[in-house]
Amino acid sequence: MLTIHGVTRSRASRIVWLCFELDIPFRQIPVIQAYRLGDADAADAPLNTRSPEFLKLSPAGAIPVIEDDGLVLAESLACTLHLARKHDRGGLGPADEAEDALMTQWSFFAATSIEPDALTLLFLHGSRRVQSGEDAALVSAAGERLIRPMTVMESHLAEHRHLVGDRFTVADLNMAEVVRYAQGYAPLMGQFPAVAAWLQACQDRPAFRKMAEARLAEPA
Ligand SMILES: N[C@@H](CCC(=O)N[C@@H](CS)C(=O)NCC(=O)O)C(=O)O
Repeated sequence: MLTIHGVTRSRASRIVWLCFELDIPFRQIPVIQAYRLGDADAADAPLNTRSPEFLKLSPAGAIPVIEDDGLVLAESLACTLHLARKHDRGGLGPADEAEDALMTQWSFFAATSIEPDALTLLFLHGSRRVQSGEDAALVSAAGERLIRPMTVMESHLAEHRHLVGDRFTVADLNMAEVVRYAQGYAPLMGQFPAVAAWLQACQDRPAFRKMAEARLAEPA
């Protein structure tokens, strides 16, 4: 059976969402981020990204990691692409090489052109941290940098309901999970109505809701 290492309050959410979409059975080992613990090295600390046992599986010390029929795979977006290709060709996964290439393209675009700045918005904007003037400047700069990639998304989604193949695919799932980090930042999202509508449609899917419930059920 597929094993997912990582709590759902992490990028493991992407894999959990995909498994719920496709009814892929899995077991989950709740490895938690070391930075969320007071003392990750304490003898009684829960299994975490610095635990020697986990580092044997993931030298990078990052969740998620999956084990799938002997394959050990890190990088959340590589994991979802792999599982979609394996379990649902022509559905969530690619029907052919061209779709495969486009799903890879959008996933890399999410990870490289959107995720870093979207994470800045998630961590510095809103309630997670009291905003200093310096934080506000970082948030504003991240929001400005996101205008260009979000404009690319907006142009595409104004013409198409989905990123690839006119159906919901792993490309939408991967991108939606990254854009979610910026979702609470109205000065940005307000400029991109087609992106906001597409994101809402992705999040209205029962499998997303089930994943979101699983996240909420975990300690904050
Ligand atoms: N690019 C990687 C990033 C993995 C990553 O940074 N994961 C975070 C949690 S979402 C982590 O494990 N951090 C561990 C730590 O900082 O202790 C992916 O998409 O899987």
